[in-house]
Amino acid sequence: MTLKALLWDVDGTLAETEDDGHRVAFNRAFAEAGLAWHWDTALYGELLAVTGGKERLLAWWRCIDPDVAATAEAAATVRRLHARKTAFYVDLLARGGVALRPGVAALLAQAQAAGLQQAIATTTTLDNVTQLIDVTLGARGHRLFTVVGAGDVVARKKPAPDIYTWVLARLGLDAADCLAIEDSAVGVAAAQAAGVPVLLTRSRFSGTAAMPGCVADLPGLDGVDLGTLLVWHGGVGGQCRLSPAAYNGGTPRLG
Ligand code: XBP
Ligand code: MG
Repeated sequence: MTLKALLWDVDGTLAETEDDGHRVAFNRAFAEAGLAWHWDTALYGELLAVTGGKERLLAWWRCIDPDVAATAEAAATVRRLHARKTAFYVDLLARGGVALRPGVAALLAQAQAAGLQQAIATTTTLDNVTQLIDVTLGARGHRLFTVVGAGDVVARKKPAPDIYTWVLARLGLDAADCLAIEDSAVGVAAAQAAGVPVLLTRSRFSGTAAMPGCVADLPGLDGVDLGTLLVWHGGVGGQCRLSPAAYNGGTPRLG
């Protein structure tokens, strides 16, 4: 297997968007609609098990009022609330509310310089991805990604493999020749179900539970270079498994 592409998750991986971004935007949409709902950080961490904003909203509603949540009117309300949430989120990003995580920009640039393809594989809405790239990387950021797989482009969101198989088909690459970069258990499960080796970069909501089978398990990408990724990816077949403790800022470089 040869590493030909990096497949990037967005929320939690490119940036810590959930607590300071998505959660805030959901709460603004609830307040604007006159709802007494408020998702604090602890609750939101639990709700993240449901991927996709509309799906998360409906799952929450089913918990607190299953009868009303089952109506057609509730489904329409979820769509309206989510559209407003997206507008609040995009506005929050425009105001500089979220930055790329340390090490991400450097790794994106190294992969581009090395001629690797790069793609996005996310459950979040396409408008959110576009805005995040705009405000953090600018126009050149969009040229980094050959394929952007986002939101409702697939019917089943992570942990289903669909977004990864969708992206792989458009890249025209074998899963084994790619490396997914993910921060969550559902994201790792999605990539692995599609046969893509995964690098785990833990984020604020990843928790500490083991996520077996990742090529490495890191607290972030700061100081991680492409040469190191190549070594880890190449080690997949040999059952290379590194833990955060084992990783000491390894120095292998591109030859
Ligand atoms: C994480 C998610 C998303 C966002 C909300 O996506 O679960 O659903 O929290 O996004 P990622 P929307 O795959 O990038 O980690 O409200 O736009 O659905
Ligand atoms: Mg994520």
